[in-house]
Amino acid sequence: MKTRRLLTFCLQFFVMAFLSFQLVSCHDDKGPDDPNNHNQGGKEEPTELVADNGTSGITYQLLVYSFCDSDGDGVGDFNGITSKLDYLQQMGVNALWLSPIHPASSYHGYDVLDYFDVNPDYGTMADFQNLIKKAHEKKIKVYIDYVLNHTSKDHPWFLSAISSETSEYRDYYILSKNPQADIKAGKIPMISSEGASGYDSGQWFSAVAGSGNGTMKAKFTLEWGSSPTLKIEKVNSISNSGTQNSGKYLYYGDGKMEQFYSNGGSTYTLSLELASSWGVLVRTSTTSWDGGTKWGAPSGKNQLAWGTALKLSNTDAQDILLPGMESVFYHSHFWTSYFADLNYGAADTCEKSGAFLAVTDAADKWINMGVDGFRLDAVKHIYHNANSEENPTFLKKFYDRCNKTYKACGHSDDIYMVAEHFSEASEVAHYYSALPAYFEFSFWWRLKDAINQGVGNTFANTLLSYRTLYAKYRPDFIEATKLSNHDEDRAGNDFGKNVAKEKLAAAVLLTAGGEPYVYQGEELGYYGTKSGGDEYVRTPMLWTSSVSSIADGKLGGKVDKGMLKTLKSVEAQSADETSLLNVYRTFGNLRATYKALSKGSFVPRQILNNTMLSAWYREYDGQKVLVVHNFCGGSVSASLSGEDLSNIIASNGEVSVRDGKLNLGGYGSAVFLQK
Ligand SMILES: [Ca+2]
Ligand SMILES: [Ca+2]
Repeated sequence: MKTRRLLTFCLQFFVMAFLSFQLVSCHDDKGPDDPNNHNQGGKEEPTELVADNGTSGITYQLLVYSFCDSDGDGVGDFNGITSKLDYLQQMGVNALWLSPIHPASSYHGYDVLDYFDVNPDYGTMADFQNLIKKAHEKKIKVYIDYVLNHTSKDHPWFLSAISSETSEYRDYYILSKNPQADIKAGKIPMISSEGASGYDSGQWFSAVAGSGNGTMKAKFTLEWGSSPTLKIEKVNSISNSGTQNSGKYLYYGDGKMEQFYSNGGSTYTLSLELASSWGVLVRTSTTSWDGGTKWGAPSGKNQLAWGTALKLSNTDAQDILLPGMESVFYHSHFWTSYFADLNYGAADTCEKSGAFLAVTDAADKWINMGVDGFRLDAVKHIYHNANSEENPTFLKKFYDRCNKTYKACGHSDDIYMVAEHFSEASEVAHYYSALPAYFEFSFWWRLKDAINQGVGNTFANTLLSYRTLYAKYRPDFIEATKLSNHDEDRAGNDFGKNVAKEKLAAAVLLTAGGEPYVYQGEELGYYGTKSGGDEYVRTPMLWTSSVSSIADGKLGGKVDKGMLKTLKSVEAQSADETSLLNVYRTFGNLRATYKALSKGSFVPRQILNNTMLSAWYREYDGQKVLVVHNFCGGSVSASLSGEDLSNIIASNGEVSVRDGKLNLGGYGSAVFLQK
């Protein structure tokens, strides 16, 4: 028997005040734990619906360093997050994705120094454990970011690996003395080919190992023509001629440098006795490294040989290795010398590699501590060829290995894992054979275009096509839908700072299929672009109207404080029923209340002769809702014959129903419970 379900919210004391949507039958305020709430004497009472954030499937993406600072040192921390769990629960949040928590070289944490520890800037291990405990008490899961493609170049594994060919960590990294030849010869299992030409010199960086600490006497000759070169020759004694006024310096480390002598024309020479553990550079300034003043070697061609001139570069100025120095190149997919890609060997046998054993060993620690899942970074770049089956093979092994530990902890469900594959759905789909969830970038790219074009009628079918694609590889696929994230320009910019569009996007995100992610600050209407640095899309939360108390200590001043006006604050938007934040709360709680929205099927509902509206059904276990969104700025009327429009369970903007005809205001949304 289908029971008419009544909606009762028993959320925190003030949530009721936030609900801007029309509660249809708000018949009492009793929750499931209310002793007066039980059925008495077998008398049938209506099944009550209660918002339960534990079922919403909504994950909140937060940046540990800029979310909430509990101790006033300017850096966000674990205790700050713990203090804001109520805030997250009020939005119906079921899980947190924390930016990398490990010690790292950069502020963002994506260059890990120790997978086994927490970054002391964020608090202690006990603080982190307390966060997990308190989150679980509120039915909020904790997912941590896990970087499997690379470590920091300062990771002790890497420093050991490059120090000696006999290091136990030597195989943890992709090292080669001649990358181009080794790739061609098939000697680097993770890179079957590289780029169109088979080799990308920009992804290889030199590391100096072992020798090179001895003192040598040498004469350097600098030919400063249109294409400067440097030559080194052995000398028995040091003698210089000419005038030491060239304005060009040989730099050999730790502040040590000496000026070249002018020998007429464009030739400069310098004889000296030197020792360097890493090599040399040529500088044209004694005080700055900026503006092309640093001259080194082009990537991959930085070995100085006796008597042979080496071409210099001031755009890709790598350290110049002195003769006799052992040089080895390491692979760094992201074209930065600060990362070093991990080596898991051939995908088929990756689980036997030292790096795999090490990163899974660390993962075990976090699973045993109570972490509920991982967000895996940059998975299409772990193995070099994104379209091959190597990465899915690797990821499946990683997943199975972690799931085994998770099960051993007594869990009956499977561990959660979501991965970043920054591509269209068509390229992501085959990766579903490995993991349960991937971010659906295509969702966001299509949504912003559709809203900006005011065209809604194809959106639902597009989403359905993605789902059909994923299902080929995994029947229980999870689309991790999202708007913008920490690597993209803010949604606020994509919508021209139009809050009505942002509200619509939020309502779409929280009523569509999949399991949505809400990125820190999106709920406040933050804007910012990457053009001035990624920091500008990672703005700290403004909890009150006080900009001076934000967690901006890690962002090096790259915070648009002009954007952080009072109206962007949590405090102000909580008090404003019409705020963007309250749209997130309304639809977040709706998703936490109706399993049709959190777990239901997704079936587009075509509306004839109308290009502006987007509509779909969600249905689960006999509960069915009809969702309608208006993607354009003007009001739209539509006849929805056969639909029950009498029970509006949530709306945003103007909504009215007359004679079976729905009228939705510009960028408006409405959700109807079906009989
Ligand atoms: Ca702090
Ligand atoms: Ca890689």
